[in-house]
Amino acid sequence: MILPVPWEVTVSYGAGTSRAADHIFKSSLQVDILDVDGVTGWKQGFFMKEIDKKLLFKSDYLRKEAELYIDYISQGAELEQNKFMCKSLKEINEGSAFMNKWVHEQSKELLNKQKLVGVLGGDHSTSLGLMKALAEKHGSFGVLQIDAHCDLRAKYENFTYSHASIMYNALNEIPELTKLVQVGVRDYCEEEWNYICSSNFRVITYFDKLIKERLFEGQTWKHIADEIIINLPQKVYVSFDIDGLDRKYCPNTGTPVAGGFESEEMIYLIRKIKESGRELIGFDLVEIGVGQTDWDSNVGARILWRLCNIMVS
Ligand SMILES: [Mn+2]
Repeated sequence: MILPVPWEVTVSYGAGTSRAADHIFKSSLQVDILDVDGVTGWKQGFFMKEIDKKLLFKSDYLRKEAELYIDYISQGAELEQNKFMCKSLKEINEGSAFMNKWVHEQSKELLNKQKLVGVLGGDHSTSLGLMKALAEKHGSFGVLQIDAHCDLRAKYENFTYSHASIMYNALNEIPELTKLVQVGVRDYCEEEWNYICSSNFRVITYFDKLIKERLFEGQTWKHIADEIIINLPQKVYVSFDIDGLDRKYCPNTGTPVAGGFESEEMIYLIRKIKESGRELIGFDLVEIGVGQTDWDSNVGARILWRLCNIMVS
């Protein structure tokens, strides 16, 4: 069951991802049913829940407030002196907490019906509730995060539940999350570097640069993928930020960074997790943009389809 979460309150750069699920749904009509990774997968039935309009409008409203707020603090102004901005910040943080609770409740309900659940963003902050619900159901698990960013910032721009803080919050609030393996990171700050170094290997990061260097020197992607997977425990959640891929696959994603992967390299990695005997317990697919053409959602729909088929294969 796909749970769309139309939310993008804290995005930093390009907006649009709150409306991605609708576009992906339309593009999905062009995806052929046959997938060699799961030839009969579709017979098990994949469904997308209806997009919650109230949540989308809440995101739209708070996004406007966040734009004014980000504009204000980016001029270096003092937050404490502006009561209006303090109130905006409080409303945004409360709204994000509401969204997390909503995703948690929706996810719990679906998991109780024995459904496999994937969150379709929205920005990267949308998946915390699903990870919490999975921790309650499965106990300890690991996360494979495909992403150009670490998302390990504490309270980025004073937003408790910023898209740039999703993994910081997940590690902080979900003790069952024993291992985070990041792949493709190529934009990060000192705070995040220090977090990784002092995590006692709870966080392992495969930087884009180092993966590419190993490939340039003749190592195979199979070799590196096998090594990545060894770090993961038995139960694995996949957090797929589309900006982990080369931008040609996601021209309108919110925070693009040069570099990244081919979509088939990431599908191969996820399939290998399954083939290793590990259990895929859920996923999110986030930060897909909306542009003049349907290219972003076309790619998104296909990746979503492949993820679903690997999950049930
Ligand atoms: Mn991300």
